[in-house]
Amino acid sequence: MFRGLCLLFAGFCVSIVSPATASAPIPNPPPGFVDEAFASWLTGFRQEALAAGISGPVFDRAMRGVRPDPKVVDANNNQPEFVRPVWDYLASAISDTRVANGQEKLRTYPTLLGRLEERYGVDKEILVAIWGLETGYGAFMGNHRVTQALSTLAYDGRRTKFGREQLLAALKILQRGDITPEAMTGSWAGAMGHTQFIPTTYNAHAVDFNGDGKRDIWNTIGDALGSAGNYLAQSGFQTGDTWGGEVKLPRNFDYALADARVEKTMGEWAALGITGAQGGALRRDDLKARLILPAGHKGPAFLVRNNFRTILRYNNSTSYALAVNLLADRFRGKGEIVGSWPTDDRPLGRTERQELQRLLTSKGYDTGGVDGIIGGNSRKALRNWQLAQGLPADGYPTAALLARLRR
Ligand SMILES: [Ca+2]
Repeated sequence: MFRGLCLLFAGFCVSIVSPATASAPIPNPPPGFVDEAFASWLTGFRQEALAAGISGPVFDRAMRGVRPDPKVVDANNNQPEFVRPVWDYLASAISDTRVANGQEKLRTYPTLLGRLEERYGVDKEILVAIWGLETGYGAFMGNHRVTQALSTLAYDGRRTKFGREQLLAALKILQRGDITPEAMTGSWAGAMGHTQFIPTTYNAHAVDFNGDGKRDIWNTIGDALGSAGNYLAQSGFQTGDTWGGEVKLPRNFDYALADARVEKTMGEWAALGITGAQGGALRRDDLKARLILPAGHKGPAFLVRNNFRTILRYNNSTSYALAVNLLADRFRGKGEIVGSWPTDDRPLGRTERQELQRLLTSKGYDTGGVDGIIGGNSRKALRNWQLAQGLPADGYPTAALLARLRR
């Protein structure tokens, strides 16, 4: 069919092979050309897969009919200018419906969840929270054929390395026979099953909890939640410990202490005047915690411990780790957080973050580049500028700070 298209566009076919234009980039070749280039790529990748131990028949069955998926291409190209504010994200992540549905799962599967908790040492509320956030308890697992989605990423775009690595891992799963190529479905980025494992995570951590010989995270809840529990256990989850919680900071607190590199024991934090969110004493022990201010000094503050960090291994996003833990706390009957979010301080868009970095750098506060990503260097630069201005040094970029930098 695509060759036919090429014939229809015969004039174009000729023009792109003519010497005058052969070296010019072709930003949007017609589908026929994509298909041929893809077929050629696939031939090369087959050699790579066979060299990595995938059998020819397994490869050929897995890749039968696979071609670049425009929906995956679109999703891969989509780099939104604005990020969702953390309070909006948390409001939908911890909606009343999700809380109620999770509580219902806890009531429906007490035996299974108890056995999972026993085996992996991870609280059942945490496992159910992950389940709820990843797929709405199995309601939205993604219906992309994983080999096609990953082939699309591996072939072209900004995630080719990720796509190749994950596609190879997916083929290994198929070769072992845990699932068929047709039933191996997932998100556009290859996250699979109830707990949305990407193939490399699956190969490293998935388990056959019900003992039927297959690690089936698509159809067996025990396998899916057991895999999540195993992953967290292997990431250093401390059985019986808490993730941390919301706290209250004293007046004139040194906000520079809210830094990923600053760790103190709960006793040390308490000595600085930090209390529980309601003003009660902190639980004092020798375990280290760090302080996070997800929306800067005007928003809620949290002390987070080791188990918070293990959730970041699952998905390296502070908002996500907060959502999992706060949702689990709601299952346990805890109320909503006490602090209020500074909803008038909208987060900066990517272009604004780049401008902020440029302005800070031009004023002598090195952000280590202008990439629009507020990482450790940018935060440090922003803090140092805030200190010099006599402002709370929370390193949290806002539109008001950007306006002040522009002056
Ligand atoms: Ca199984």
